[in-house]
Amino acid sequence: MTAVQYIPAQPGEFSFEPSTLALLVIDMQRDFLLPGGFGESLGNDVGLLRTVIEPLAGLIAAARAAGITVIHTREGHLPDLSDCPPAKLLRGSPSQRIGDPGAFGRILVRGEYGHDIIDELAPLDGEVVIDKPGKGAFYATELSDVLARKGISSLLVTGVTTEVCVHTTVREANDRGFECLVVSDCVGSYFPEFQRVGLEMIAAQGGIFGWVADSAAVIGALTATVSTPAQ
Ligand code: TIU
Repeated sequence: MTAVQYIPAQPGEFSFEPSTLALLVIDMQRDFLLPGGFGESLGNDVGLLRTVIEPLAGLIAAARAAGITVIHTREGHLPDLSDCPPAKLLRGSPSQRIGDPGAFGRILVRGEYGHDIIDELAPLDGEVVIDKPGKGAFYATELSDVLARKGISSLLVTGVTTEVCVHTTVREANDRGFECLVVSDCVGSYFPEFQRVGLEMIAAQGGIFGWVADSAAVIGALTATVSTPAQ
C-alpha cells in the first residue's frame, strides 16, 4: 500500500508519494534578501523577494511535520574564486562584484555571513545544504547523488529568484527525470513581470517543465490524512 497524494495545480493535479518527494529551497541567502546586500547593489528591490519568506517558512514547517525531505541550496564560491567563471565575475556593471567586501562579508563567498541562509529559514541539523557555484542546483554539486540516495523522484521547488536559479534548477531537474512543482508564492523575483511569466512558462504546453500551485494547496496535501492505494 503506497500513499499517493494529490495537489490541485496548473496545468492539472500533481500526484506524489511523500517518501519520494523533497522540498528544495533555493538560495534564500542574506546576500540576495537583506537590505544593503548584493541583490540590492545590483539595483534590485529586495522587498519583492522578502514576500517569499513568510509563506515559505510555513511550507517548510509543514514539510518537516509531514516527514518530507527538506534540502537547501546556497549560491556561492570558494574564497579564491577558482570556481567562478570569469564571465560570471565580470559581466554587467554592478557596484560590487562577487568576492568584493560587502555589507555582510565578501559577496557570495562560502563561509561569509551574507552567503548563509536567512535566519527565518535556517536549516535544521541534519538537513542537506548544497553549495552550488552556478545558477542550477545540479551543476557541479552532489545534488543528483543526494536525491538518488534518498530515493527522491519529485521536487517541490521554492526560493529565489524565479527566473534565474529556480528556473535553471527546474530545467536541469526535468532533463534528469524529476517531476517538479513550483510553489508560486514561495518563489520570488526582483521583477514582477518575470515572476508572472516565469511561473506561466513552467505550466505552459501541458506542463512543459512541471506544475505550479500555491503554498496553501501544497500544505493542504502535505497535511492530508487521506491516502489512496497505489495502482
Ligand atoms: N539564486 C539566484 O537566482 N541568483 C541570482 O543571481 N539571481 C538573480 O536574479 N540575479
